Amino acid sequence: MPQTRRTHLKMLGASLGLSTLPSGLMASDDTTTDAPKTHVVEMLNKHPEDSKQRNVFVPDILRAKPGDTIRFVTVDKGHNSASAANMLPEGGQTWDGKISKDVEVTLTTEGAYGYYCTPHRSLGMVGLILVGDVSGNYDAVKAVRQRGKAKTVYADIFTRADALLAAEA
Ligand SMILES: [Cu+2]
Repeated sequence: MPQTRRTHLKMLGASLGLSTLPSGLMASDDTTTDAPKTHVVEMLNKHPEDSKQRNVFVPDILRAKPGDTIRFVTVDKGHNSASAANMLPEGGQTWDGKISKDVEVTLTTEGAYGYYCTPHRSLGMVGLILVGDVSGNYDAVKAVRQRGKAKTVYADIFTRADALLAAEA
């Protein structure tokens, strides 16, 4: 049987120890181990499933455990990932990637983390990471006032994040 790109990516992901694969292919959550994982977020000019969505992080919501690493990968140039100073848990980790460079951060502090692409923040290139128990700052992060298109993008992100958290409860 010919190997599909998807199969290849899955095998590649497994060999790299990645729990989240490129192109938004998500491996199922492995609940049998507490070993830290590396999650991949792609920085893209266009959403792979909706080309009308420009300048996106995929996935834009990530569920992680304390100690997991998030790796932001430059698929398309001209983007970066930087933590939003007013959307972090107390004592949370921060990052500030350079444009067109991959950046990774290990999040050991539980809570909700907002981040953005510096040149495209007001165009709505933003994302959310939920690490462990987010009850300490989730509502505060959700209530942060956003500017420009980030307002509508975060409204959508938090609608999906609410559903995700409700499903876990
Ligand atoms: Cu960008």
